[in-house]
Amino acid sequence: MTRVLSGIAPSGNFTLGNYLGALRHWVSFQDGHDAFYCVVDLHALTTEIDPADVRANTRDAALNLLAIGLDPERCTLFVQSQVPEHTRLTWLLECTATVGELRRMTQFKDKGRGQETVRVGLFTYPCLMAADILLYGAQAVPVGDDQRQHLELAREVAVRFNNRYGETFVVPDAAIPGTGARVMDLQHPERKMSKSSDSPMGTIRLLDTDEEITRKVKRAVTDTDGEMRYDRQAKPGLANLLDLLAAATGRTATEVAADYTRYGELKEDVAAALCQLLGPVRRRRAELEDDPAYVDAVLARGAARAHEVAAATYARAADAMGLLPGPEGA
Ligand code: AQP
Repeated sequence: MTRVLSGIAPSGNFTLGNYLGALRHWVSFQDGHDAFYCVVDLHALTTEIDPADVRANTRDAALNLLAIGLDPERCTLFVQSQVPEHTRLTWLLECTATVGELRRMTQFKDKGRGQETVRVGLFTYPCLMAADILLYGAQAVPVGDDQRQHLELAREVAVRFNNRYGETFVVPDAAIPGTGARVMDLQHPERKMSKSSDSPMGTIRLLDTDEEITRKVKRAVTDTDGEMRYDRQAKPGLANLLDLLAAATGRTATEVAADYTRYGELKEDVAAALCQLLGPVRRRRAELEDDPAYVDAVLARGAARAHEVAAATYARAADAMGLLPGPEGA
């Protein structure tokens, strides 16, 4: 069975971008695959965040993942920091990747830009992400388009490690969706929709009410020429709306564009499609609030299963690099 791994950082409330670019595909990958999904809390520490928020967001993230339809009987759901091999393997990969490679990562440049100080973790984060993936021997990694470059680095590091120290890691492939891979901010369509964004009207959250979704879509920035055509460069706001409707209805953006002449009608249908898509998630989430003990039990079971797989891979990698086994063999 193909092994699948992906993660999401508890750095804020999940967005429609997270859902369309990654999370809903996680749900599909549960069938016929051995799927591992984690709340990557260590990644949330790469920029300033209150410890109380890390704690609350991590629990909240797990609840959201159950609400979207992850089923602990069909996948392994866990919290990254509860499986110590993630940080242990990171060091081995930091001693495999190069500074030049990490410097080329655009997310580091974007998030570090204009900051007075930048944490070392923000720079080395792609090695932690490579460790997340390689520990589980994942062949497929369902992610949005913004993670393409990090995935490529994980592949390069795996190949280099295997060539230098002997065949140890499975070389992973990104599974990036055809539509919804890069959802843009509704107010600033030149930048992607983000959890940690400061653009409340441009960001649709996973748990937004129908009224909030509709208001945000109606106020979405478009353009003034009124011409209905799909052009990401020249008409980014309109293209984003067409992409959203395409992703929500399983069509292409060009097909969607052919059905409309007026922006107002398009917006109405985008809002309706998104309400239909996210409504069930919100309702399921409300049911889960009633049972916090269930979530804790799911995460404990997930961490134990993840640890079994991760410990074996870490032990192989450490041995390949010449480290002596510890008292427990790892
Ligand atoms: N706008 C987006 N469109 C499509 N996919 C997206 N993803 C994120 N934003 C979009 C995908 O969601 C998954 C989880 O993201 P992450 O937690 O790894 O962090 P990120 O990619 O940095 O996402 P955010 O929402 O922008 O978080 P912050 O604000 O913390 O930086 C990934 O598969 C990602 O591709």
